Amino acid sequence: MNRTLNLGILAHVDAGKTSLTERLLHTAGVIDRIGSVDAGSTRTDSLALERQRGITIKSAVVSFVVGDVTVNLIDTPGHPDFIAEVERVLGVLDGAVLVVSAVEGVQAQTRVLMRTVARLGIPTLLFVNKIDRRGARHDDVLRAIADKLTPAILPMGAVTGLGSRAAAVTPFTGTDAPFTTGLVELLAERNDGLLAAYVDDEHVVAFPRLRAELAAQTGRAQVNPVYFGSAITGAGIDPLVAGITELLPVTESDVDGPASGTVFKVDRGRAGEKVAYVRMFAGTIRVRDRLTFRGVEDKVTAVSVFDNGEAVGRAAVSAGEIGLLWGLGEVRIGDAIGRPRGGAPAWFAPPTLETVVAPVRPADKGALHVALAQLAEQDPLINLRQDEVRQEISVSLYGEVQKEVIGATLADEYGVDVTFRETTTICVERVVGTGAAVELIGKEPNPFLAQVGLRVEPGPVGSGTRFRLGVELGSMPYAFFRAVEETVPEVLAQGLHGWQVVDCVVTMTHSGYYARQSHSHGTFDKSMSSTAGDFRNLTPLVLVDALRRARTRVEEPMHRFRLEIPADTLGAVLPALARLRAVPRAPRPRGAVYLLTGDVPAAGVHGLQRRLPALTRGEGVLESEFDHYQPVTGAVPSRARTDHNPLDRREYLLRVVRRVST
Ligand SMILES: Nc1nc2c(ncn2[C@@H]2O[C@H](COP(=O)(O)OP(=O)(O)OP(=O)(O)O)[C@@H](O)[C@H]2O)c(=O)[nH]1
Ligand SMILES: [Mg+2]
Repeated sequence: MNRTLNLGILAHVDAGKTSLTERLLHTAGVIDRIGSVDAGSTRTDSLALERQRGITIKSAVVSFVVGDVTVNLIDTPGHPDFIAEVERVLGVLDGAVLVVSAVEGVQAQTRVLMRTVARLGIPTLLFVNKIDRRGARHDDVLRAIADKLTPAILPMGAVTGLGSRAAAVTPFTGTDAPFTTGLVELLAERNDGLLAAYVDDEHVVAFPRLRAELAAQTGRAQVNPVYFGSAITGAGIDPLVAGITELLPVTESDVDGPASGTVFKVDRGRAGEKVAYVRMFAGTIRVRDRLTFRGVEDKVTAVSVFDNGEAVGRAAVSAGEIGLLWGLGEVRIGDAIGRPRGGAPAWFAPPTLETVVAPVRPADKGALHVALAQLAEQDPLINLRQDEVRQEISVSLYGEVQKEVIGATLADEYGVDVTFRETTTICVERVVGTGAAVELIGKEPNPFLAQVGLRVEPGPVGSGTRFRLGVELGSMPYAFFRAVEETVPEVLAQGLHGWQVVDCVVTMTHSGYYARQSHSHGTFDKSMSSTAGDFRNLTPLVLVDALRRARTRVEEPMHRFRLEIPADTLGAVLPALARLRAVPRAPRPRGAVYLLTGDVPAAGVHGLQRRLPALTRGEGVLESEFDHYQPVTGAVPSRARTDHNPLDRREYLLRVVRRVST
C-alpha cells in the first residue's frame, strides 16, 4: 500500500504559491537553502523565462515526505493566461491549498479557483499568506473569504504582530473555548449526531472527535479550514503542514489490478525526448510495458517516480503515485492509461483570443512550424491552426502575457524570432433553427457510394454537440456509422462562417450502402461497393447543407467585469467603457470609490486594462472573467477557410461534373 497525497497549490498571481512550495520543501528537509522567486532560484520556477519574469508559467511537480506520507506537490501558475495549466492538474489532485494574500485579499481568480475546486469536490485548505507584509489584514480577509468564497470556514490559529517581520501564528487547541465552540457550530451543520451531543452538554464532545469530524468534512470538501502564515518568514507553516497531512485525505489505492492513470503534463527531456507525467489511480506501469495511444503501440523505456524531492529512476510507478514515463511517442496531455476516469475535463472557459504567428526571417518557416507543434504538445489549447490558403499559422490564446511568453519561448528555446499579427476574438456559431439534408445513393449529384441524411437542431446552452441515430443500427455495417459519427465533429469545428458550431444535436435520418459486389468472375469491385471513405466524404456535404437550412448565428465571447474607480473619474471612465462596447450596470458609490459591474466583449478587455491607469490616476482596479457568448451586432466576423472541410462545395460540383461526363 502507498500512502501518497497529490496536492495542488492554487492561487491568484503573486499570492506566494512558489514561495510557499519552497518553504514546504525546506521544512520537510528536502532543501537546505530556501530559494527565492525574486532571485530566480526556486525549485519549481525552473524555466529560464519563469526566473527572468518571476512568475510561474508551467505547473511543476516536487515532493517531500512528512511522517509516513509522501506529498507530491504541484505548484501551478496564478496568472489567468495560464489557467489551462491549472485545469490539466485538477483531475489528478487528492487535495489542494488555495493561497490568498493577506495584503491583496480575495481576487477574481481566487473566486474562479474556489468555485472550481468546490464543483469538483477537491478537499481544500485555505492559506492566507504574507502576514509579515505591511498592509496585511486579518478580519477583512476572513470576511472576504466568507462572503466571496465559502461561508464554511474556520480560522485554525491566532495571529500576532500582523504586518511585521515578527508576525507569528499560534495554532488553536482543544482548550481554546471560542475555537472549539466555533468548530462544533461549523461541523454540526452537517452532522446531527454532533449537534445532539452538543446540545446535551457541550463538554461531552471530546476534541479528538471534533478533529476527526473536521478531517471527515474537509475530506468531503464540505468545510475549508483557514491557516494564516508567511512563506517568507516561515510563520504558520508547521500548523499548515499538520493540516495537510492530518485533514486532507491520503489515498490508499490498489497497486494490483489493471493499470489506470491520467497524463496531465507532457514535457521534453534534455535530449528533446518526450516525457509524460502520469498520475496513477490503480495498478502499476513497469519499464518495458507496452501502451497504445492513437493506434500506435509504444514501449515504456524508463520510469521515474518522485522521491523526497527528486525524480529518480525506478522499475515501476504504482497507484497513487505520480510518475514520469519515457518512450511514448504518441502520448498527449489528457490521455487516459487503461480505463479512462470520466470524460475529457473542461472546467474553465476555452481561450477566446487568437493571433497569427509569422517568422521574422521567412526561411524560419519550417522551424517555426516544428517549434509550435512541440509547444502545442505541451499546451493543447494553443490549438495550432494552419490556413492553407493564406499559408499562415495561428494559435489560440488566453491573453497578452501568454502571447509574450510564446514569443520569448520561440526565440530563446528554438531560435525563431516571430511577430504576431493583431490579436482577434474567437467567436462561436450557434444553430438558430432546424435544418435537414439528404444525399441518396446512386442519385445525382451524390458522387459517393453512400447514403446519408442528417438533421441539425439547436441544443441548450452548454450542452455541447451530440450525435444521435434516427435509423436502425442494424441497417448498415457499424464501420459506416462510425465514419459518419467521427466526421460530424470535424465538420462542426468549422461552421458556415468558419467558427466552431456549439450546442446542437445532429441526428442521422437516412442511411444506405452498396454491399460488396463482385463481377461474374467473383472478384471484389471497389467501384461498386461502399467504403467508410464514401461516408467520410459525403457527411460534410450533407451536414453543411443541413446547417445552411438551419442557419447559424455568430456569437462573441463576453467577460463579466468589476471595476473600482475613484468617484471623480467616473466621467472619464464611462465614455471609455462605451467605446469598448461595455455595458455597465448603474454605478454604486462605496465611500470615495465607485463600483461598476457589467459585461464587456472579450475583445475590449485588454484595451480597458491598458487605458485604466491613465483614466483613474493608477487607482482603478479591474477584474474580469469570461462569462458567456453573445450574438455579434453589426458586421459578422468570418474565419471561413477551406482547410477543414475535406471537400468544399466547388470541389463537390466539380466531382459531380466529372462523374456525369464519365
Ligand atoms: N513579504 C512576503 N512576501 C512574499 C510572501 N510570499 C511570497 N512573497 C513575495 O511575493 C512575490 C510573489 O511570490 P511567488 O511565490 O512568485 O508567487 P506565486 O503565487 O508563485 O506567483 P505566480 O506563480 O506567478 O502566480 C515574490 O516577490 C515573493 O517574494 C510572504 O509570505 N511574505
Ligand atoms: Mg509561482
